[in-house]
Amino acid sequence: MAVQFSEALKKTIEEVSEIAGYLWQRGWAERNAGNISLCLKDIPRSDLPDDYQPFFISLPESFPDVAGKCFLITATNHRMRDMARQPMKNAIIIRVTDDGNGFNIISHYGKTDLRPTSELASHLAVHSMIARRKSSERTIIHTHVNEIAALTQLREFCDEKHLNRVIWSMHPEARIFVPGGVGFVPYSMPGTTRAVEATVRSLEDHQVAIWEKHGLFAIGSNPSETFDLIDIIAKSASIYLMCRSTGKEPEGLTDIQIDELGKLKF
Ligand code: 2HA
Ligand code: ZN
Repeated sequence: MAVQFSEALKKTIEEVSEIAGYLWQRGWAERNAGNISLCLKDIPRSDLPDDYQPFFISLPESFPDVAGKCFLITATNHRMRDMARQPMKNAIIIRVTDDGNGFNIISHYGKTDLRPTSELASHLAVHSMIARRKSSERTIIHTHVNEIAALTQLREFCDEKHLNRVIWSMHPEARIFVPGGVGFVPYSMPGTTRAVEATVRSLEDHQVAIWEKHGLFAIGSNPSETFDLIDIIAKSASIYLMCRSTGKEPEGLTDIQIDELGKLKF
């Protein structure tokens, strides 16, 4: 028997699965690539079954800043394309314990073989940073955007300034809708402390951290807005690569044009 979720939680799960489908359709989520997490508003006890047995897993390090918080998070070794169709067979809801040293699986009555993504430490570290600064982002999406993986195979784009210049100058909307630009995280083994720390540092100043030769990690207030950010960045990178495939260097918007777009108010 499945756990009965509130209507609000059901809608949230639907929204995440819709976005998971887009990641797959865009070709950014091969095999089990990518992961999504969402910090849930407190789950009322009434949303949990009376007899639920929260399954406990300890964390290799403590995350006190997200103690007591609940997250919907994609499961390790599961596919985004399956998440799109059957979200709760491919994601779990966890609650970080009150001491931050572990978490309980609170979906599936705690009875499931599903385990959180291999990038759990990156997700919890970024949610912790967001909690410390009390900003409104609740969603994290990691995905393998082809255009970004391709661009960062070229040494000249493994540079924050150069990357932002390309992203902002290839399409007017990019300057408007990615106002903080992107951060750049040099390649390191995914999931390692080094990668996690560099990602958190990068997301302190940007909504998107580009992962060299891998993809990106983006934060936003909800799944749709987070996807929009990624979509716009991918568009700019793709226009750049299309132009370059003609053998020519694109002209791009000028600094003045980019500044002018930066001053637009909505
Ligand atoms: O979830 O994409 O970087 C699998 C990955 C790890
Ligand atoms: Zn990845």
